[in-house]
Amino acid sequence: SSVKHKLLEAFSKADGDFVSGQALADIIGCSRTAVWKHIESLRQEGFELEAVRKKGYRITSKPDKVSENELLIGLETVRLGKKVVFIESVESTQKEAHKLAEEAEEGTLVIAEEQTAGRGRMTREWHSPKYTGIWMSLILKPNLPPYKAPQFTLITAVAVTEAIRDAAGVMAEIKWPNDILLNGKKITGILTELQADSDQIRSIIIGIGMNVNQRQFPEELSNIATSISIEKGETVPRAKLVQAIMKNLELYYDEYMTNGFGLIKDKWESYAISIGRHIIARTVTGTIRGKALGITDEGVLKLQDENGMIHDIYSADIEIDQ
Ligand code: BTX
Repeated sequence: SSVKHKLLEAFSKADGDFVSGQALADIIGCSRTAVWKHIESLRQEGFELEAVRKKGYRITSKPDKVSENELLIGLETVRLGKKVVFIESVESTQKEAHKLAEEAEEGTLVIAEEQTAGRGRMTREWHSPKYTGIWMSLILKPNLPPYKAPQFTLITAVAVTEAIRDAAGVMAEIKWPNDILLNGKKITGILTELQADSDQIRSIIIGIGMNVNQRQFPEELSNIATSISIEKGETVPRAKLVQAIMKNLELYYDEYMTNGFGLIKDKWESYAISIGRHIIARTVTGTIRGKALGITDEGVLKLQDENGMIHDIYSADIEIDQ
């Protein structure tokens, strides 16, 4: 609103100093008691304000935002994330990106502060509360056949894992096929979807959901999910993480298009928790126990059962077999 705009401008001019209640009242043209109401609504939005009698108000900390300005200042990419579609509250950035994909230029990023109907694979829900996580969908347009698409989940997992390690300083690890864990609990889910003709990808839409600054989770997720701030004990600026993800993704996307999957596969295997270990894989057709040998160039998991037979796992939920 324009009142909010005027207030923020006044605080920004004061540069960390107090602005008196009367001065604020004059600037926005209301009574001193009404000023208090506007200050409260800034607090609701995540600003922290100190109020001192006879001195007035000052801003002590600004909310962590992922709007266009925050993302573009300091972004080090050439193509990815240069066009940002920011929506404060949306059903699903994935759904928005699907709508925009055909017209959008490659690298367009759809990002929201909150998703009201975020989703995972199949019809699973993705919990996406306001201001605390990264909920975004990136549109890519590689000149490739559709069967290559699953590799983008692996490229993304490598890029995101390194971004978390570098920008947040915590040891994220990959769990095949599309999760990133911290201390054994899920902090990120990746959802790769396609718009394609039979022989040619039109758009790949890479959805990334990352728990960054949540302090708690709903009951049903509390055993399996965590956030970077819960594990690290301090909050992390989300825009910085988004920028690091874009930078890494651009790097590995170019690497993949130029030199193929080799380097990315090596990195993926070195960050993965399950490779070399005994796991349980639950697929739609049944459950297989065995040792995870590695992934193929197509991102297929090789699983050796106790009879020595090697299974190709295309899609499953896996668990370490204790
Ligand atoms: P998935 O099917 O592998 O995982 C979904 C499962 O993860 C859920 O069934 C639930 O058990 C658990 N879960 C739900 N929310 C969370 C959460 N916040 N943290 C940890 N675990 C959770 C993973 O699907 C892919 C998720 C992609 C989400 C992004 S967000 C931006 C984009 N928009 C959108 O609607 N989806 C993607």
